[in-house]
Amino acid sequence: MEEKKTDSWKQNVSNTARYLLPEDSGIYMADPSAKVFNDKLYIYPSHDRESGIAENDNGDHFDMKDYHVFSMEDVEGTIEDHGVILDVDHTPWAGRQLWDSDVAEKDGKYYLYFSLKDKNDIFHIGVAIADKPEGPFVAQPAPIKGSYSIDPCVLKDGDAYYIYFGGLWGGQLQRYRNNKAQENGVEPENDQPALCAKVARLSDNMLEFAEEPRDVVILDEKACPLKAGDHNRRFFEASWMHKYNDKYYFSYSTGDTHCLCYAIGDNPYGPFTYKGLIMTPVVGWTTHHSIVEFKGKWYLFHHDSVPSGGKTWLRSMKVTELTYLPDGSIVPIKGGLNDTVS
Ligand code: FUB
Repeated sequence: MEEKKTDSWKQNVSNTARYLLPEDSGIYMADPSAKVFNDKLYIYPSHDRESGIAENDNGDHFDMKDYHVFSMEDVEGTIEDHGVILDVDHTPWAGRQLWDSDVAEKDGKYYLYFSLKDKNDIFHIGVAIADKPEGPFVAQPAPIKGSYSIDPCVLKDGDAYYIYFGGLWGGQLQRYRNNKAQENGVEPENDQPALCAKVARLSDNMLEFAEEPRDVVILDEKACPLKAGDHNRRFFEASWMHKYNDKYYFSYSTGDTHCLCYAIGDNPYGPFTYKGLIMTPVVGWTTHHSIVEFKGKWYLFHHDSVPSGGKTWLRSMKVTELTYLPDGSIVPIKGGLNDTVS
């Protein structure tokens, strides 16, 4: 039975992703969060630039200063750049590095959740508000109280909104335990449970956590939490949450092993059971994505560093259709660096 499933994955593996911007545009956008508002597809990426900062494990080279938003009437059609929607210089608490973001709509207002370091070089999650999906967004005077680390994504589930976040290494998640900063926070030993992404319900006004963030626990096939040493499967960064057939799909990057993976649960908090790969590694260190249904089809938005000649800090957005098998599993996609899917 298992053999058959593996075989069908191999037959169906897709590698038809296309770049959203011309490959010679010299414009670099990463971490694309795709959302549908008013029947139109909006993409909120990070805006990569050549900062001249040397590459290191903390990601100092990812020194982004603003966000743009893009929209599409049709995934096969043209893409419109609506220009700058938020600038680090107009964010009162800003230090440096605007990393991944996401947007949610409530009662006709649009809320941009973004990763940014404060003036003490500590990452937090900020919120900025707009009247339209294409902005401009106005930043709140301070980050979300009690927020830390990076890579927010927001799920609307009925009347409730849930924010997921977290990222290791330069994303600083290893510095925290039970939502408290540690003196010398490091990753757990390999045989200990892995650090988890976090989830919290948002307050009615969308500006605060309505509760203490909880762990997004990912279980293995024996219902045990994934271990910190399980680098091929454990959470690293780039949370995304979507619902398919009433199941909750938590997807994420494994960071230093460069895979996109997913785990399925029965509610927004989990636990989630590890299911497999969504995409094999791309060219460039990071892998980051979003998954969205638009006009009856499902799409995977992601990035790679091919157009910039492999510079990992200059990434280009891509899109490809995503396929689900009848059992709810996702057909894995070739990222381009190592196209073996097992
Ligand atoms: O774009 C900066 C960081 O790189 C993101 O926040 C991470 O997820 C990784 O893609």
